[in-house]
Amino acid sequence: MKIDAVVLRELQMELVTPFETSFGMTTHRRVMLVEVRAEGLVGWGECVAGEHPWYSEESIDTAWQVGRHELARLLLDADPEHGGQCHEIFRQIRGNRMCKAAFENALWDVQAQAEGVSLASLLGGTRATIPCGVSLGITPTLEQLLERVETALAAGYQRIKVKCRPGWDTDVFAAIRMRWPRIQLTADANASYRLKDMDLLASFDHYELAMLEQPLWSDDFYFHSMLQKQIETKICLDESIRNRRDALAAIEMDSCRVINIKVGRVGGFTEAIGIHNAAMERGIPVWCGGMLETGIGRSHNIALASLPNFSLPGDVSASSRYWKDDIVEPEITVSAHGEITVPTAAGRGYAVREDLVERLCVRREDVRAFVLA
Ligand code: OSB
Ligand code: MG
Repeated sequence: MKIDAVVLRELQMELVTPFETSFGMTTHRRVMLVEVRAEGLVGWGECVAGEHPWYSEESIDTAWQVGRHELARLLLDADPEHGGQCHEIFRQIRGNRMCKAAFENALWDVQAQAEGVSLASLLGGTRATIPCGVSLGITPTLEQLLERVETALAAGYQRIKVKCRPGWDTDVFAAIRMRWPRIQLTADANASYRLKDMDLLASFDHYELAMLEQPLWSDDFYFHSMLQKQIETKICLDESIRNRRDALAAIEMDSCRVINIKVGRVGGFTEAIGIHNAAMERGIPVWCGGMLETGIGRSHNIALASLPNFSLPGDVSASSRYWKDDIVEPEITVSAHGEITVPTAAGRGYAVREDLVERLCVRREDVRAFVLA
C-alpha cells in the first residue's frame, strides 16, 4: 500500500485520578499519536511512553525524535502491505519499541479497514468479550485504597491489582483480605524489591495473591527464577519481557508463570502475538497490561486481548476511569460482569473524535512522501 503521510501529534490530557506507583506520581499524560494515511484510509497508533523514562528508557520526547526523524521516513520509503512487515522496515533502529509499536499498530489498523474486518479478527482474536480488572495506584491512606477497591468491585471488575512497594505491601494485603477474603487480588511492585527482601516477598504467600507482578529489577530473569523457587505465589513478569525471546528464556528458567503483555513494551502487534503464541504452547497464561492509554491505545488492547490465551482479566478498564472525555466514540465501557465487548466492525471499532484531538493537541508534525514532479 502507498503511504501518503504520517502525522505525529502530542496531546496533553489530565487523568481523572492521579496514579501513583513505586516510581512516581502521574497526574496528566502527554500522549504521542501516530496517524498514517494510505489508500484513502486513516490508521491510528498510540505511543504509550510516559512523560518521564520511569517505566522504560523511552519517554514521549525520545519517541517524538525517533518517530519524526527515523521511523516516519523509513515507513514512507517502504511500501508495506501489512503491519507485520514493520519489524523488517525498522530493523536498523535499535530499541525504541513503544515508538515502533505506535507506527506498526497504525498500519494494522489501516489494513483491517482495507480488508473490511475487525482489528481483533485480523490479529487472530477469538473472544467476543474480554474479562477486565483494575490497577489501583498507591493512595495517601489505606482507607482511600479500600474505598477504591469497593468502587471497582461494585462496578463489576473481576480482578483487583494493587501497586505495592516496600512499606506499602503486607498491611495493604491484610486489610483487603480482611474485608474481601475471596476476590481475585494481585500486586504489582514495578521492580521495587531487592534480594534482601526475599523473606518479605515469601511472606506475601499468606495473602493468596493470584500473582505478584515484577517484584525485582526491570531487566532481570535470573533472580526472579531464584525467587520463584522460594515462594508459592506465581510471579508475573511485565518490564522484563521485551520480546518473544525474553518470554522463552523466562519460561524456560521458571522466572515467571504468567506474562503481562503490553503491545507498546514489546514493539507492536507482531511481537505481542509471537509472545502470546509461545506462552500458549508452553501452558503459560497471559493477560493484557495497560499504560493509562487513551481510547486509541485502549481499542488496540481490546483487540489484542481477544486472542485465546489472554485467559486472565487484564488492566483494560473503562474510559471513564481515566478520562473525563475520551478521544474515541463510543467511549469504552465495562459491563456489570466486568467485561468489554470486542467490536466486530471493520478496523478498531471506535471512531476517533478528531475535533477533540485537535483541541487537545499541543504539537504536530506532518511527514509526507516525496512527490516527484
Ligand atoms: O506496571 O502495569 C504497570 C501504568 C503505567 C506504567 C506501568 C503500569 C501501569 C499500570 C496501569 O498498572 C494500568 C492501566 O490501568 O492502564
Ligand atoms: Mg506492571
